[in-house]
Amino acid sequence: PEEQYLNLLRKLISEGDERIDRTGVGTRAIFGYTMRFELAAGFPLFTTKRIYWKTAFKELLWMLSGGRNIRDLLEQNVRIWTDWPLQKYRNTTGESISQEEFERRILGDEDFAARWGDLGPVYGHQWRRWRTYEGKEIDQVQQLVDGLKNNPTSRRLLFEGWNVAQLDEMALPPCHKTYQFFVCRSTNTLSGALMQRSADAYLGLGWNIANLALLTHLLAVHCGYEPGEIVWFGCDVHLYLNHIPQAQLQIERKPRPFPSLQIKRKASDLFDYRIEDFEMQGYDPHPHIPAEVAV
Ligand code: THF
Repeated sequence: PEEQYLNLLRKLISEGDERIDRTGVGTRAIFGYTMRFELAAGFPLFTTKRIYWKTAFKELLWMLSGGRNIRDLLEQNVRIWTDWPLQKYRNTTGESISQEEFERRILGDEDFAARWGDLGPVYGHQWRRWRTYEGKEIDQVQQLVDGLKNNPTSRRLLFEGWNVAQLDEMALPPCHKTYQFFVCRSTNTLSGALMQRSADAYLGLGWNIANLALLTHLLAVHCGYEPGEIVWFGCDVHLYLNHIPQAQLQIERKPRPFPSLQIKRKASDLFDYRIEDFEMQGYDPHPHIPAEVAV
């Protein structure tokens, strides 16, 4: 199954359309790619390069909590979202502050964090507090849970991050934008799909897949189903030009068996999980290969 991912990297290297992207780094891009993973066959955490699954899971739990400030992440030593507020701070103030100093100030100064750590109405905000024109808030994830329990054959079991009216307030418009779920009656399984408008194939994609799989597991546990399949749809799927050497190294490696996810404690509801509740059994990946994120 991980071959689907390695084949994607190969395709991007050989057939990707080369262009200068928003970040100025440059990518090779293709349009439209699908991957499927059967969750009963193991947790789809790629093995041809170590993926820091705890960091990824902390990111998903933060989104499920409705979070939108990087302070919540930094408190758990998750630094993957710092680059965007940091860039804004530098551009606005002209100060050449280091990432470490910026993060120290976010953690140590509540007012500074409120002013500079906020990413705007990004994922978590839209998932849990989508604002209506009348000023009410809609909890899309809670509505999804209710739908999965009470109306499992519905074709509207989805939630959406792409709030058109607020895109310009977001530090970054959502990449993984639409999640949809499907209950199979005959097997009593829950499957999850993600439509991703923009996918960083080398750096972020393994994290996005792991988080889709975790979310599907958690929804299954809380709504009374077994985990089914995950289906990932990427639209603009790209490999940054400065990741090509790392990708070339990775595609030479042989995939190992997927690990299995252990949920050690069943929380009272979907929004009550902590990272200590999860264990990954049998994860034996090839070594990590570092790469720079494009901002
Ligand atoms: N922007 C870009 N250019 N790529 C992305 O993958 C991406 N995201 C999120 C938002 N914008 C993006 C941020 N998610 C890493 C992982 C996920 C990210 C951003 C960065 C990263 O650097 N991972 C390193 C290790 C990081 C660490 O040490 O913890 C890695 O090697 O995996 C995709 O959703």
